[in-house]
Amino acid sequence: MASRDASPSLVNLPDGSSFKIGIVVSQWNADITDALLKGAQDTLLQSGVLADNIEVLYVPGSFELPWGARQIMKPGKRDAVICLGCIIQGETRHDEYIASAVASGIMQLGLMSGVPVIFGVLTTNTEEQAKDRAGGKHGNKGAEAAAAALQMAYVRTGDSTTKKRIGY
Ligand code: DLZ
Repeated sequence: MASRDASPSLVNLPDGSSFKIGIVVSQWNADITDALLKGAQDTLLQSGVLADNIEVLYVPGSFELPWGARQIMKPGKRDAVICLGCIIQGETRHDEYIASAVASGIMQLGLMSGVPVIFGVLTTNTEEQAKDRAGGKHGNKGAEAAAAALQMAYVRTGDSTTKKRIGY
């Protein structure tokens, strides 16, 4: 089983003062996603991202997150986009279809656009498990998503590999 140490570090994050970050938030299970949003915003602000450079867009449910991410990233306007949602297992397999579609949509959008799109979607069996990951005993996955966004924005905009000489 993975330990908490497996999560990305929330310290020594890149300076975010030049970054523009979009956050798309699903309103399904809103008490959880609000907590994820707070964790993400706090991490971005603590890393120097200007409040004016954080745009938040709400969508009805997690299924709509990829569409929202595409909408908010507008060419050249975002260094990274964070998708926050909470999918809790129900009586049917609905949750599996939503989670699978969202993960696939977010990955495709990131690859096709070149803008990092971060998967900050909880997929839990119970509401308690979700609370544990939204500021509870397992930390705040919104904060971790923000950390991933900062790291990816840094890699993208300060990509040291592009400065390396290629060839002889
Ligand atoms: C319909 C639905 C269900 C059953 N469960 C969740 C959930 O646990 N988490 C979530 O974010 N959204 C859920 N939704 C809503 C879908 O994501 C979507 O908004 C609707 O199917 C409309 O496309």
